[in-house]
Amino acid sequence: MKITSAEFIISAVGPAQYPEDGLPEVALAGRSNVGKSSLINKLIQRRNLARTSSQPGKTQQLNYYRINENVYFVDVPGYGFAKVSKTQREAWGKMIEAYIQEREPLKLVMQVIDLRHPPTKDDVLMYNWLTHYNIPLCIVATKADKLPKSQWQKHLKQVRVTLGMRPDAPLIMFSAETGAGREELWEIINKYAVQSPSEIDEAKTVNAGLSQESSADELV
Ligand SMILES: Nc1nc2c(ncn2[C@@H]2O[C@H](COP(=O)(O)OP(=O)(O)OP(=O)(O)O)[C@@H](O)[C@H]2O)c(=O)[nH]1
Ligand SMILES: [Mg+2]
Repeated sequence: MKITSAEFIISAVGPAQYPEDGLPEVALAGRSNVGKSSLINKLIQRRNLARTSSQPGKTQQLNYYRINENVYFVDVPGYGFAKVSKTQREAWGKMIEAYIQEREPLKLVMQVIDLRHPPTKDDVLMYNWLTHYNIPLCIVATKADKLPKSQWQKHLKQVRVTLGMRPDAPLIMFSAETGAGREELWEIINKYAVQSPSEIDEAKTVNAGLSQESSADELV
């Protein structure tokens, strides 16, 4: 995937600050410190556009990045950080819940987990919760470079079993260090969330046709 532009747009604390141009959004969810920001940087081939943190649990905003003028990556604050207070955790939960449930431009969620370890209790809770919503979901198992190649399959299987994933549910192995999985992930992003300008026009035409038909049907 060729990246022609990548820019930080806003750290949004609530819906009033979310972009209003209607471009599709891809959200990254995952445990604090798992590697979400590093994954974004690798996908867009920028060393440090998405801030990688030395202070896990600090980010409490949705960080919006606009890529190639046609999709937003939304870096969601990590969950499962022990030192966060109960009040902060509740505020986090409300914000994320509202975003996932109500955000119309959200087209794909990538839940990032650590390939080296079985998914945590929080990972399982998040997965179960996300699968309840009708949003395409892809699990990305990152930090693959930290395991010998001979163990990859065994660990991928552990991820599937622990999360209770269906055999055909998308699971991609990734490394922000080596770039493994980058093209595969872009294929999924393109499938669910990226439209070329001509496709956008086409979709508008098709939708216009559909709405005319359905209103005509209602008259019959
Ligand atoms: N070896 C290796 N290290 C990684 C990889 N991905 C992330 N890291 C390291 O893991 C640490 C955390 O990465 P971040 O990208 O900041 O994690 P995050 O999920 O954005 O963290 P929060 O924003 O706190 O939720 C950093 O030290 C990264 O360099 C990877 O694929 N391989
Ligand atoms: Mg981060």
